[in-house]
Amino acid sequence: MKEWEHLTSVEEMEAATAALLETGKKVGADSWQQRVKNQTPHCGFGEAGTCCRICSMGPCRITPKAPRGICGCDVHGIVGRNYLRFTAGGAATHSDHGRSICHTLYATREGGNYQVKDPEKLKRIAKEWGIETEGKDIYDLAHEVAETGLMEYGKPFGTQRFLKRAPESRQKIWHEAGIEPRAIDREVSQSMHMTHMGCSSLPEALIRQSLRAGLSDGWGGSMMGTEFSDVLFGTPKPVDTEANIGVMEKDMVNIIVHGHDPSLSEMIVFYAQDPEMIALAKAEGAKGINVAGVCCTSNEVAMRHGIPMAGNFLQQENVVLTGACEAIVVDVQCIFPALGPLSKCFHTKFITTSPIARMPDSDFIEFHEDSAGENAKAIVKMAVENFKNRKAELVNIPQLKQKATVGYSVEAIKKCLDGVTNSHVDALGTTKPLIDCVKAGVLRGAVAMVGCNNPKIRPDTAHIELMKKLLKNDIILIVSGCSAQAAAKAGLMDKRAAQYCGEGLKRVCKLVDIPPVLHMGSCVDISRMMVLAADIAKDWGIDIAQVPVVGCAPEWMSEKAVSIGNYVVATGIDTFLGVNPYTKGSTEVEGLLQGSIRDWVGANFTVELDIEKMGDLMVEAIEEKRKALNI
Ligand code: MSK
Repeated sequence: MKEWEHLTSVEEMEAATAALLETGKKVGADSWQQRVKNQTPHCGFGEAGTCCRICSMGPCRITPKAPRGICGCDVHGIVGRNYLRFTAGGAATHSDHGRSICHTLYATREGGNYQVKDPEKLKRIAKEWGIETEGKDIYDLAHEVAETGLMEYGKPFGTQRFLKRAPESRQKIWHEAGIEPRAIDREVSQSMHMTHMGCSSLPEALIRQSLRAGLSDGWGGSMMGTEFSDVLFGTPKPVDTEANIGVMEKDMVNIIVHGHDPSLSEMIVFYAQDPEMIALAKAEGAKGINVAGVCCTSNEVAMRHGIPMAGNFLQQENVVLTGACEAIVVDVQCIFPALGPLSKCFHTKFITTSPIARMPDSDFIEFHEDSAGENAKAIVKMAVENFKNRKAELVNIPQLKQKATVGYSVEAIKKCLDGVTNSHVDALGTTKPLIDCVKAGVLRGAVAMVGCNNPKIRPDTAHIELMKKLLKNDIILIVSGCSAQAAAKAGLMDKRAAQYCGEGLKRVCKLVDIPPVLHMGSCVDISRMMVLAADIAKDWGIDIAQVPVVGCAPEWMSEKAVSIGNYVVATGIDTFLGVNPYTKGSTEVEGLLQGSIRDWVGANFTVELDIEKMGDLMVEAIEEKRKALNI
């Protein structure tokens, strides 16, 4: 059999997109492909991070003729401040998602819209936080834990509770580097304060705060978002699904859920299965209701219910262009405002639900925890009743889809490993069999691949090509976000993909019955990767920086990705970026990020735009770590 034969190639995906864009032309639709052309070339000052518009004396742009801004700030201060603001934007966004989940947990009640689906996990977290669980009603406990979680955002003293999950060596590193995050909102707020006109312009201080703000996200807001989503909706376990645009169904009402917060999508999934709604869909002439996802919402509902994944970030317009999308229902983050005008070219209802993401040309149905059932039912009904407005001549669903097994939470990974070794060291399992495989060299190490698509990179190519290369080198992939969907769309989460891996990884996949690329969830779920890395380090008796694992975001685009990068590096994991974070204008800032922060946290960034080279560098980095461990 030819190598990677069953995969869907990027060329096939591009051909499908081209066909959809033809439909778009017929109805006068705009597209991101066109807007990229309109925006090219990009502003050189913006790209280098050397434009400052923090006060109204400027904007100041740094050139050889004008080496300082009007206030006297040099290029390093300007680039550093811009970088910290970028990070703060990402940390605020992820953490506010986590805050919403805390509120949803606080709204749980017996028989209510939201209930506790994983009481054991809730009790584990309560114990970890020193909250008494004995004899408590599970909902009283949920409210107490939620309130304690909410206090993590604004408490006046102390540091983030989840930091204690890291090995002691890592906690010490954070303490000594002065980057232990305190209250989450405080780190975001301090970042804005530090970058205000007339405050910090010292690159070292700005980058230190970037790491701390990032950590408040990864080991604070995001971690609570992930953990409490599991308590509310169930901790993911392996489940089969399908991925790519072909998951949309011609004869069914198609509802696309897009965004991030599972509080909305869980309810939509529930009501789409309501017999009353299905009967209504049939009465409207459809065979039923099909829910599919885009972006991280897709990861959330795929991991817990096997809901198919229609596409990642740069495919969000494609679902509307099929002409078969009755409603695209969004909450927060990564939603193109373009979906409004685009939907108007078709019969599609573009339904916004959050006061945080209001957009023109949308139907706004505000989603509240206490009326979530009613809101979700109204949205599903609106979509069903829209089926009759479809224009048959515009319907084209490219027949591209792949099978995928998703849902590898840390708990699920340990359970899979336990199933093979029967180790049952404790109720929660252990990473020891995995460590043994790495020590023996059967697996060389792991890459945590995450992040978005970015038109600066041919969509999905970097994700897919890097994954193929790493798998050949017996390096297992843990993935999340739009990177996960790239893998699923290509077919790399089909267990059959193991046959093309290196001999060691192939054996592990067969024995443990897993695909070689493990889907760990959405972008807040990168916190799962942090917990996994911490558990491995603790089980091994080493620091995280010594574990043969690296991080990679080859097609990243959002502020959240920069925040993630900061906390992954601060956790001790070398991180490879395929897009420059607007820092190339400052040798000092680049020198810190890509060099000397290693002295603080044992890891740093590599920015490499050549994907082939980046793959080699990651393999090298893993081999170096092995060598240092004498394995
Ligand atoms: S959705 S942040 S494009 S991964 Fe989380 Fe995808 Fe990046 Fe958004």
